[in-house]
Amino acid sequence: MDEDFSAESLSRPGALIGWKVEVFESIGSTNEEAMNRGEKGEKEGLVIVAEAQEKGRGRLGRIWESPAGVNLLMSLLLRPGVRPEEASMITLFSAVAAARAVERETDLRPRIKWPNDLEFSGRKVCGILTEMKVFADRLEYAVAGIGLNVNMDVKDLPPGVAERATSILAELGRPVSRLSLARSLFEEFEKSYLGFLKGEKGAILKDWHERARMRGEDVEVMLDGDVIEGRVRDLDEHGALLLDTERGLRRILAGDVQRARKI
Ligand code: BT5
Repeated sequence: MDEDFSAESLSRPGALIGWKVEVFESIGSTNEEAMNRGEKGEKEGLVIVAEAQEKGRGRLGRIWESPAGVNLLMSLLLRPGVRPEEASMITLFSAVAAARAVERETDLRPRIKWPNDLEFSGRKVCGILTEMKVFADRLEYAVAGIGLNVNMDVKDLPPGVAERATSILAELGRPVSRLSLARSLFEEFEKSYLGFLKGEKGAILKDWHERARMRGEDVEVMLDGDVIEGRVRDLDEHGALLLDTERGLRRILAGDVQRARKI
């Protein structure tokens, strides 16, 4: 799709999120760049966008893959000044904002998977990586990194990743405007972020649950090489997963969730 996907067309002068947008043809990682800007004291709301990443980051040293020029790869710099235990909420409301943007631009309804994915029928369409710097028990700054597969032919991902991935193009059967999707995402993100700053956690969790539909689901959580089986009870107020297991209730802060296979 031929369109003007530039810093000028993406930026939102006077707004909080996207008051300044920088677009890189290629970069190591947008998260890395946004973290560096945080360190240098840049105002929150800066968004770093890239057409390609050489070292796109996933969690736990994993790689985020993306062919150039077809997807959304972006990192948003935030200075919420909250305590570190609130950081998981940033991932949760970012997932809600990304889902809402997709819902606004298409008739698709992505599902949220705890803690940081959007998916369609078990195939990942979006991953989120929140990084932060803590100083004196507060977040000095945080970066929400969002990778959303938009107009990508899934075959352009490496084998091993492609099988479990999808894109808006693949789901919809036609390309969409990355520009208007990104602009919707900025607007939705700003709404969610302002709600977060006002302490509206209940609303965030409600929106999240509506799109995750995980309560009561039997799952397996991969955690440091261990597999924990259980039934999802809820999320707590810090975004941790509460699982009913054979050995009682477990609270899990981070991990990879798989739906348990029904026998
Ligand atoms: C994530 O990690 O899902 C977080 C991804 C965040 C990426 C964005 S892009 C912009 C910003 N700048 C960065 O450097 N990062 C952020 P995790 O849950 O650990 O999942 C990583 C796994 O997802 C990989 O190990 C692959 O299996 C899979 N994967 C990689 N690329 C994918 C893609 N394009 N679509 C679907 N799955 C992918």
